[in-house]
Amino acid sequence: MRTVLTYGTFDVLHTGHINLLRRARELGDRLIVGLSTDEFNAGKHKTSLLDYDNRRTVLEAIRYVDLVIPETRWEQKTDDVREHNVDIFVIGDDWAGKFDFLSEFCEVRYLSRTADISSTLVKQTLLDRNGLKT
Ligand code: C2G
Repeated sequence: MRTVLTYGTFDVLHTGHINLLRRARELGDRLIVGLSTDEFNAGKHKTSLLDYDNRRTVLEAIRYVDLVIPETRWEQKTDDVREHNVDIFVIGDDWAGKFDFLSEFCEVRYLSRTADISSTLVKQTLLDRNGLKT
């Protein structure tokens, strides 16, 4: 049983997120997602449109995702890797190098981001189309 672990906010889900989750799941037999809580997002200077419970319900419905756990602290990754016997940590290459320290405990992979799509772009498009300004 090869376990894969990733983290993120996954607000306003789009193909960039799905491409990441699909490729992550294909690297093993089980995918765990550390989902940023609303409070943790504030620490990332991110505000999500959907709150944690909404984002969790959406993620749990995705065929590639086997378990969703809350991401509350930057420092929890090592504990999560140990607790869940994680074999591979993956995340988008916008984070390249930032989590190399985990290679002491598991394989670390940075996967290419999907171009031209982001939650911010989706939200901005919605605002523009409704003649609203941020
Ligand atoms: N992603 C992607 N392509 C995009 C947008 C996002 O591959 N066009 C990937 C990101 O690289 C990340 C995942 O989808 O691996 C989730 O993206 P976000 O929800 O923006 O997560 P982020 O804010 O990067 O949180 O501790 C790690 C952080 O919680 C990661």
